[in-house]
Amino acid sequence: MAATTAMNAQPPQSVFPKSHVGFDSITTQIERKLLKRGFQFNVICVGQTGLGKSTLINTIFASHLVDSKGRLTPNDPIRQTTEIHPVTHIIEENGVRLRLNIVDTPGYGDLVNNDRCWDPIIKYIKDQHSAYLRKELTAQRERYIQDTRIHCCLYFIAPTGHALKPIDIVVLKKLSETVNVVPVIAKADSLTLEERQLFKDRIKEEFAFHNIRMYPYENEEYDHEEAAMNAQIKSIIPFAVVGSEHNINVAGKTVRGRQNRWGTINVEDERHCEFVYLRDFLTRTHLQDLIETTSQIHYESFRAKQLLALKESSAQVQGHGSRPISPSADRELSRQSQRMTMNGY
Ligand SMILES: Nc1nc2c(ncn2[C@@H]2O[C@H](COP(=O)(O)OP(=O)(O)O)[C@@H](O)[C@H]2O)c(=O)[nH]1
Ligand SMILES: [Mg+2]
Repeated sequence: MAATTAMNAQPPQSVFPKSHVGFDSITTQIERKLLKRGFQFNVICVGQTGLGKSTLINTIFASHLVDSKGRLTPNDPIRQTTEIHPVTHIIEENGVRLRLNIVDTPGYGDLVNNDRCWDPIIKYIKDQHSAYLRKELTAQRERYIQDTRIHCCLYFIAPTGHALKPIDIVVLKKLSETVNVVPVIAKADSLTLEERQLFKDRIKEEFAFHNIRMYPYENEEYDHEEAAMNAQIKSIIPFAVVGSEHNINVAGKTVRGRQNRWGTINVEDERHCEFVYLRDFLTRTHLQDLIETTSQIHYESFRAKQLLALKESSAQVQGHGSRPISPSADRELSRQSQRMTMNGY
């Protein structure tokens, strides 16, 4: 019924130039569909124990998230994180629903032997890719696959003011092969502004020296505006952040803050720390690009490797007279192998 009414309600032909066939309404159609579905954005926090990961997650949710309904009283008291644990918050702004998932991880680096302490985190990230791939390959594909893939990994660096620790270099290298990594200097209130800048420069030098690729990546497809935005964000990264579990009142507004002997730090004040820049980066400027890069670079490379391995093992099994995995997986495999041949794999 509604469709008929809408069709009858078409404006008179003369409103449009003769050549107008109406496909420009596709942007509105896509927008309507996307709005109905909402958006999912997943962030993981990684770093050594005690650097304020759990506190920062709480601060993000409690802060004036894009001026919407931030949570001002924490529901869960901060406790020692013992498992990989997602916290979800649904933010709504002008009819757009964003499901923000922040995954807290137990710290590491405090054991005598830190050998492969990052394995559970890498496994968690890959498990999400794997779950997505499985859903993609099932014959009865879901129309919309719930996306739990990690779009951004906030990596917490201790505010030593000197250099990265050897463990940071190893873990950062591993993570950056799997996920978009964004480094943050934790507990930045312990550094002066000058120390902070020197530390940032030193960290960037080390990334270059060890050839660690941080997000955002160079991409020829970025237009002028996107490239300028990335250059700006690259000049700020690593974000120097401060987190807090305590509310303070600043000019009638309740915000998170830290009180020390010298005064009060308002985490939302740009003169005090870069928390607001980080929040804007995550929710305002780079949300879509982080999602796209995850899908086009990290997930795509995981998918190609998995499908290739699957193809090889299936060829071995078939050699012994077994049946293929499933018709749709099989079709996908042959498509993928064509693509890989074309790309010179
Ligand atoms: N000075 C300072 N202390 C912080 C900051 N963030 C958290 N802390 C404190 O550091 C301790 C460890 O924080 P927690 O969030 O549990 O660290 P996690 O182990 O990385 O999750 C707590 O006592 C926090 O109050 C910060 O930005 N500055
Ligand atoms: Mg914790």
